[in-house]
Amino acid sequence: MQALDRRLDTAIRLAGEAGAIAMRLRPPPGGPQATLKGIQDWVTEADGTVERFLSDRLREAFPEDGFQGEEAGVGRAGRLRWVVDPIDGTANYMRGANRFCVSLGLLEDRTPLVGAIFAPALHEMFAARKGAGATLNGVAIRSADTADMSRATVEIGWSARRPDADFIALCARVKASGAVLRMGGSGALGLADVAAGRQDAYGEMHINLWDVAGALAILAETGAVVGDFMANDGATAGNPILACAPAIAEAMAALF
Ligand code: LIP
Repeated sequence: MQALDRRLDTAIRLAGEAGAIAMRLRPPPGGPQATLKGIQDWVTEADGTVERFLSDRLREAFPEDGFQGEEAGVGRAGRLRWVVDPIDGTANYMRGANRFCVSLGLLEDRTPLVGAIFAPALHEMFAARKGAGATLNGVAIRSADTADMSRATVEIGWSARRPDADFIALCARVKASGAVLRMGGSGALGLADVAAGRQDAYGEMHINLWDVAGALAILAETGAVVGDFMANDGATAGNPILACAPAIAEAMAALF
């Protein structure tokens, strides 16, 4: 476990340094200041800069580990593999808004071992190592004990990779259940908020491995119920994601 503790400590340190780079490069508040790489799918200069920083520093620290980033793809193979989203919540980031993060996850095959998610504008660091609990700014976190959908807060992420009609129908089902519905634009932070008990579910009809790799390791330490994102070829093609407070997991699965 000592090797994983070293990797957790390094992930936290590098997420912090990467977050500082992202803040320096963040556009001022205003209209879209990024490049479209798909339908409402943005990329900024910071995405590449932060990803290269993390790839270089993780290779220095753990040359035997693999690396995969949202922008450059799979750069290195290894028994342990870092999966990184340099800026998650790019649609917020590129308008000078605060709800964005740097997300690092460490996988062994399909098993999440370490996660670090840093939201620099919110001054929040989520972190976890398999079997050692999860923290927010160093304080232990647990998923919520909400047991009634009429008392629940649920976030649904939008993806251009699924029909808008299906997304709208899902949102309508969740709202009809009595839950409060929200959309934040960062899947990693939405999942981290479920881990911390700050909302009761996060669902998205399709999301990619780099968006969730850090959050999966964190959620696993908090009692949250999480669908099998790695099923079939989830690690390469993405999958739906549903992470819930335990007592509403069955109700949410029926809606999802
Ligand atoms: C985002 C995800 C979010 C999804 C957005 C976008 P990005 O990732 O975190 O869950 O709904 O469409 O894909 O592009 O900000 O790294």
